This record gives sequence, structure tokens and C-alpha cells, in this order.
Amino acid sequence: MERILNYIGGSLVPPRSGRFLDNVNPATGQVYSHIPDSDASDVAEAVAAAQQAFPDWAAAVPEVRFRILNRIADLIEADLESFALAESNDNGKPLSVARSVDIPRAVSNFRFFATAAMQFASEAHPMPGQAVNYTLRQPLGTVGCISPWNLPLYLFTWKIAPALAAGNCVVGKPSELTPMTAFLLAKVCIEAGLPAGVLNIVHGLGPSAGQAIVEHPSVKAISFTGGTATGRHIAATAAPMFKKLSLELGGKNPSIVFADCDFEQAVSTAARSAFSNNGQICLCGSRIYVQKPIYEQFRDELVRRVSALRTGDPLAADSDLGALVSRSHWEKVQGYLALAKEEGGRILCGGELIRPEGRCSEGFFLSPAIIEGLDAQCRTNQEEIFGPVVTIQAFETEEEVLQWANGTDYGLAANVWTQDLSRAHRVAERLQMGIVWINCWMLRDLRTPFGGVKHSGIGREGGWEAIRFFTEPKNVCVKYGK
Ligand code: TXE
Repeated sequence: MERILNYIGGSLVPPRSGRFLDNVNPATGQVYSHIPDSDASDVAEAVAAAQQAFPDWAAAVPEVRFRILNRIADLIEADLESFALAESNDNGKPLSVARSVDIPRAVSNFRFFATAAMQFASEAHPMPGQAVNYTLRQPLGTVGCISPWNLPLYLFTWKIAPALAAGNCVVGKPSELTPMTAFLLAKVCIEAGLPAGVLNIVHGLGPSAGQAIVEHPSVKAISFTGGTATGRHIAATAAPMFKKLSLELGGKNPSIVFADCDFEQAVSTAARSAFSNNGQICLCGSRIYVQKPIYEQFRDELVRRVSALRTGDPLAADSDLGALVSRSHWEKVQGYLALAKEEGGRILCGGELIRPEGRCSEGFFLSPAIIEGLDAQCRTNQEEIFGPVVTIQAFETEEEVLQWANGTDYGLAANVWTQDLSRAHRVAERLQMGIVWINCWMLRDLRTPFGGVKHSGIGREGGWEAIRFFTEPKNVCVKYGK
């Protein structure tokens, strides 16, 4: 059985302890590879390698970083099929989705930030006749990038690429549930000629390997995407050490459909927004609010379309949805279905455990569920489920739906459907979210700031925001006047 290895100091190495963990394919329920159960000693070795590589990487002219990051992008693209298969086996998502969304986006991340390395410019603030100030933006040194299981390579590279482009060295940890694409990335980095120690990938569990990265005194910043509880714990550990923090956490995002919407676009996108990747995307719209005049028509059409989605073997070309990521997550989502019923919700469709024939009969499958009859304050509508379970509810006024939309601890994203231009801007301004989509969902320009407010996190990723995060500004004031 395949053994995943750590990538430290330019080499693929086993964990120092010699201990490995099982890597389960959630579509089959079977162990299909082993991953290092790394601890603080592996992290210490990775940090030492990064520290050693840092002076040369930080001093390299931008063209060097540009060329290597582009080469990494090219090599992932050339082997797209292996990456897509690894992603599907680890995560349970349809191979077609990994092939068309996740891996191409990881390629784009490297290309985008390769270019950023070439284009980055600093500010100057002249004081006429007296002095000129300029801002030197210098890389931080060794930084930690910790990523989750839902979009494994896409989110890992979304952190690593800007950190490297800005001249930092990285100790990264992918989720222990989805390590395989990061292992393939390590092999690609070796082939691309990335200098030893510039990127180090340590596999293992959050409380051991992840915690050791957060605690290491030489790691200057942590860029983390994952659950809110983990984010809170990381913040509590890192804040007293004055580390820079970027935390992309959970969401409980509303889809708000006004009666004057383009019905076809709203209903098809609401379905996509609710159930893409089985609802396991922090940006998924999991609370669907529809204005009264079109509520019944919209609900019935949504139920019809969602009932037609096929949940099954991720490798089958006709599967729209695959397995949930792990047994424990599958059970957690089922727990929320039971809670929704206890709270008085009616399941309009889905919520059934699926047992596909053949190799996937032991996999973690659940058909996509829509629940009606719950109020905005109940736990089902307040807590992040992160699975194929969404609620639908009718609203009357703009004021009412804004209260519901803003009435959770989270504040990541919203999608709003209306043809009324003034209302679109008004609602966007009042939504307490980091991202608002009007008449669309998941339309992303990589230059835009990405992140949430409230318990959805702190800091922003994307474009120059990411480069700024991974650099320290130093003001140099040069007096030339008398
Ligand atoms: O994420 P964790 P989990 C939400 C979603 C999900 C819940 C828990 O609601 O049900 O979070 O998922 C590492 N120090 N999201 O448990 O634990 C861990 O190894 C350092 C939303 O899988 O937050 C992994 O690499 N690192 C989300 C990463 O943190 C630690 C995506 C995320 O794991 C650590 C995923 C520690 N003490 C889950 N403990 C989104 N916003 O996209 C864990 N880790």
C-alpha cells in the first residue's frame, strides 16, 4: 500500500517516529494509503530547513520565483489526471469536479501569484522639499500554512503560492483526511527545481503536527482555513507570541431570493450553491430565503431539481455528488438531520443514506436534503453543518430577510437575487459578510479580497491582500531638505 512521505529540506522522508496513519477513501470506506503521523520533531526539522533556505529565496530576483512557480503550475497541469484522481480518492468528490474545478484552480493559483511576484510594487510618500518615505515590504521568514479537506489542493496552494511569491519559506500541513495531492505537489516541486527547504510539507494530525507549527517560535505567521473552533484555538496559541494570523473559518451563508429575480438563474444557482461538493464548501448557501409571492413555485422547482441529482461512485461519469469526506463527518451531518426534525423541520427531499452497488457499498453517502418549516433562530439555521443539508424559508420584506441573514455568528458570504439595481446595492451594503454575490455565486477574480467577518475569521486572502499578509512593511524616511 502506498506510503505518503513528508517533504522536508527538498527530500521525501518518513516521520521521525516511524508512525503512520490510515488514509481512508470515503467512497469505499477502505484504507488505501498511509500518511506520516508527524510530531513536533518533524516540524522542528522542517522549520530548520526553511530557516536555512530563507536568505537565498528572499534575496532571489523576482524572475526566479516567477519561473519556478510557473513551472510548478505547468507540471501540475501536465499531470492533471493523477492529481484529480488523488483528490477524488481522498475526498470522495466526483472525479469530474476535481478535474474541472479543483486542480485547474490550483494551477491558476500558482500562475496568478507567479505573476504577482513580478508585478509587486511598493508605495512612496514624498514630503515635498523635506524628505521621501518609501515602504519596503519584506518577507516574514518562515510561515505556516494549514489547510482543510474540502478543497484540498485548491486551498493549500491558495496559501502556499502567495507566501512563496512574496519570498517566504513555508512549512505547510494539509488536512490528514486529504493528504495525497500535497504529496504529489511535493514531487512536482522537486521536479520543478524549487530549492530545498523553500517549501516543506509535514503530514499528520492537527493537535500534534498542526499545533507544533502554530507553537514554533520561528514561524512568523499562520495562514489557516478550517473550522471555527480550531481557528479560535489557533488564535489563542498564536496571539501571545504576536504572530500574524489569517483565519478563514466557517460560514452559514444565506441565499436571498427576491420575487423580482430571474427565476431560472436563481433556482439553478441556488441548487448549485447549496450542494456543490456536497455542501462542503465554506461559501455554500445553506439558508435559502425566498420572498413570499414566488415561494411555493421556487421551493417546488428547487426540490424537483435537487431530487434529480445523482449521488454515487465519484469515479462514475454520471455522479453529480460523491461521498462525504469521512465517517465522523457523515455521522455529524446525519445528527443535524435528526436535530432539524426535532426542531420541527419537514424534509422535502433527500436525507437518505445511499448504498451504491459494487465498490462503494461501504462509502459515506447521503442524498441532498432540503428542509422546510424552521425559523431563523433554531440551531439548524445557526450552526455550520457543512454537508448536503439546507433549509428554505419564506420572507416578506427586505428588512426581515436582512435581520435573518445577519442573525448568525458567521459572516462569510451571501448571494442575492433581484433585478432591482437600487435594492441590490442597498442589501449588499447592509449584509454583514466579507463577500456578497449579486445574481451569481462563486464568480471569483483572484485579485479580490477573500474572507469573512465575525466568527468567519480575520484577515483576507487573495491578490495583493495575500502578498501584504505575507510581508512586513517597513517605512524608510530619507531627509534631503535642510
Ligand atoms: O476541521 P479542522 P475539521 C468546518 C466544518 C467542519 C468543521 C470541522 O464545519 O465540520 O470545520 O472540520 C488542522 N493546530 N470546516 O475537523 O479541525 C487539521 O489537521 C493546528 C470549514 O476537519 O479545523 C486540518 O489540517 N492545526 C472549513 C485543519 O486544521 C490544527 C473547511 C482543518 O481542520 C489543529 C473545513 C491545531 N490545534 C472544515 N487542529 C472551511 N471554512 O472551508 C486541527 N488542525
